[in-house]
Amino acid sequence: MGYQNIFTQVQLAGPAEAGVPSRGSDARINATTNNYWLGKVLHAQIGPLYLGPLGLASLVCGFLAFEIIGLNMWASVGWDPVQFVRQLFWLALEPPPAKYGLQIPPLAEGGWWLIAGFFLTVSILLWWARTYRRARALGMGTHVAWAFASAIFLYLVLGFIRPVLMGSWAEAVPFGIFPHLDWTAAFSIRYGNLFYNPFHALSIVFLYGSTLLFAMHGATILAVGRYGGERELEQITDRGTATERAALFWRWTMGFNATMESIHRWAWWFAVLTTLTGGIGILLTGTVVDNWYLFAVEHGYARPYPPTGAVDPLTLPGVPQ
Ligand code: 07D
Ligand code: 07D
Repeated sequence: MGYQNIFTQVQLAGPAEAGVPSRGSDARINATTNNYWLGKVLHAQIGPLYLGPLGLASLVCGFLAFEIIGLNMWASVGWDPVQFVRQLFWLALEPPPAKYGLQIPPLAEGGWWLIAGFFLTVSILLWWARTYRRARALGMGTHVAWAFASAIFLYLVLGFIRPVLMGSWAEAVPFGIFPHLDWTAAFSIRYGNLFYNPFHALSIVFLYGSTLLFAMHGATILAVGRYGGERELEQITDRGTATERAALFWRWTMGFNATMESIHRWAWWFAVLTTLTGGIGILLTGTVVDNWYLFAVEHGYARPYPPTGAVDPLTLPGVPQ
């Protein structure tokens, strides 16, 4: 039997790797352990974990946001624990109603939403700083942090930047599993069908493209695993038979190929552009473009509906214009 590795995992067990010594103060929790079952899917070693001030502050803020959301949801079912569990996926912490604009509303009318959003945002930004600083401390590039920043951009557009531009917190997304889906569907309808938003389309291209690239790359590396292909970075500088075969496979099948290095650049850009183009699309909605379907009619990529003979009641005499 040849070496098959969709499920088989080569699991090495040895003395724990502590990693390089860090400069300055070291907030590492140096306890490590090996877990056989974790090793089946990831890497068997757990730890060391670095919990510096940024990480700790982020977790505290995240926990506060999570608690505020959870307690508000629980309060909304009269503190009934059974109903809380049964209805959890349908419960929400909603943003303030439109009448408050960008003012600070009473706690029960969106005030808690504002506070939870504040702590969630601080938590996410602190976690971002953590990814930046830990990468720097290891002498790495900060590519992970900048990719994360692109996701944070979309998150901030949805819950902060666009609502501020529109002059109302009511424009923002509610907290809740199904409520945030209802918001997404309602948003699309309210602004004339998001499918006609070219930036939504671009975002989908990059999202689908990301899965395609991920599948092609994962499959290619697994397929040359028997030649050490998963040691990708070494193969950039010292191209071995794994790289040669992988490259030839793609040239045979599609005529061209990425390199061991450039495929990661493709992956990074596709992922980053998903949320970057998406964020631009949301930013334009309601601020610059009110109705994407009418926008598409105007720009010649959707047809107007054929006349039905029905009269728009808003055009009848006596209706205030
Ligand atoms: C697999 C990594 C792990 C992360 C996970 C998410 C929470 C929320 C909150 C109990 C890929 C952890 C979830 C911390 C807990 C409470 C109150 C990442 C992986 C498992 N969504 N969305 C989900 C968020 C928006 C949309 C699931 C967050 C926009 C659609 C999960 C945000 C719009 C669908 C979730 C956010 C939108 C989902 C799975 C923030 C447009 C689904 C996510 C901060 C982009 C899917 C029931 C996942 C689903 C789903 C979280 C924003 C649309 C609850 C944190 C407003 C159409 N979203 N979402 O696997 O099953 O991501 O929903 O912006 O179909 Mg969403
Ligand atoms: C949300 C980035 C923020 C997340 C962060 C993570 C935590 C969790 C976890 C401790 C996801 C913070 C994490 C707090 C901690 C633990 C475990 C990224 C986020 C910072 N759409 N649509 C997109 C499709 C329709 C709508 C993007 C497809 C309909 C709206 C994507 C279809 C309507 C918005 C996409 C489809 C509609 C989007 C999201 C098909 C609904 C957005 C990209 C086939 C009826 C968002 C421009 C992403 C956007 C978005 C795909 C249909 C509405 C490409 C495939 C027409 C309102 N849609 N969509 O990566 O950017 O999100 O739009 O029908 O806001 Mg859409």
